[in-house]
Amino acid sequence: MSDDVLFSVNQNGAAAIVLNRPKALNSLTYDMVRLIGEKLNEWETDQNVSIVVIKGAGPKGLCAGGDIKALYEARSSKQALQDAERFFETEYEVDMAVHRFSKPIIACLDGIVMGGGVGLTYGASHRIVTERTKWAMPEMNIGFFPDVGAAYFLNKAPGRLGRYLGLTASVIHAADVLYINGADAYMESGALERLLQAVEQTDWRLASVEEKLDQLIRESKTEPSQESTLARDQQAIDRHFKYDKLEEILQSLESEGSTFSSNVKKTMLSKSPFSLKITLKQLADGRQKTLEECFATDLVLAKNFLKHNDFFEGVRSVLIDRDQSPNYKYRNVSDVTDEAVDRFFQPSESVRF
Ligand code: QUE
Repeated sequence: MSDDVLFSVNQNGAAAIVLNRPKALNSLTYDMVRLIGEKLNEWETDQNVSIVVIKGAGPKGLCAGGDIKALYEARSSKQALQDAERFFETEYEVDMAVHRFSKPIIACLDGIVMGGGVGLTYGASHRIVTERTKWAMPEMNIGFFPDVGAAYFLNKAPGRLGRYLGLTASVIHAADVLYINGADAYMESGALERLLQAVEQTDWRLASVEEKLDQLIRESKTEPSQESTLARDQQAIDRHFKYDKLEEILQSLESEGSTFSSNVKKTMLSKSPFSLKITLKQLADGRQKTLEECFATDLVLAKNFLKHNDFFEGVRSVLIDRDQSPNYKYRNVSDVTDEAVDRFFQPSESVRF
């Protein structure tokens, strides 16, 4: 259990955090986020640490998200519900600690980087994507919402691309991640390996850290071979996703009649209508919010989803029974009233939604 995340500090001042649950795509457990938080706190003032690397063990990538299968237990016992709430509280604290960390953090966005994996690394100072990067906020697939600060960082994407990514759970590649300000540099995965070796071998206690790191990255970085598809589609996406009402977005996609717009509409209608409406409000409101305010809203929403049938139904259909046929309580977009949406943004101790 304690091997699920590995920590090291070498004699040159380079520290590493390795997410080490490769059989579960390094998805984050409570113990992992708690330990990461403790280490970052310690390393912040540790003179022997000059730079931190975050990466994932195994061939598949950095991290698929939170350990959703453990959260699924929250439906059945009070203790499991409290554990799940504690997971989100701690996870969001750690995500914010990465944002605030005063020393450079190199985040290796190699392979799968989704949900909680995005949240853990978005605030890192040097985020590197490769030809293997598969990035998404996939929560719309499981009747949840894009959390881990997404209302803050999806609004850092140009135009309405963040809304599109959150509401469709689209998987994107390196050029698109750079385009939405989700990464700082591209390099081939082989070059990333060599960069990490150079980081290990550099004496960071002597070097001017920022300058030396920028030099190493400049020597390794190249351009993605594929162009950004989001840049290509942005005009259409901005036009459809500018509306703050879900019905208007769907109407706009409908009336356009292109293959792209009808595919996007079909994708959205396959999601939980309740999740879609909560997410649109979360992202619209998030434009005005600080990072801390976005995380505070995420915590209210996450706790309320832990009492909502359609979240467990989404998880069941995708990750437990894998039948891909969720039987949602709210079947249609029109079933979800504005009042129900507004109520969900209030902290609630006893309500079951
Ligand atoms: C949406 C998600 C997650 C997901 C699938 C979705 C998620 C997550 C996992 C996942 C994948 C493999 C594992 C595991 C979890 O899948 O957050 O334990 O072995 O962690 O459609 O949000």
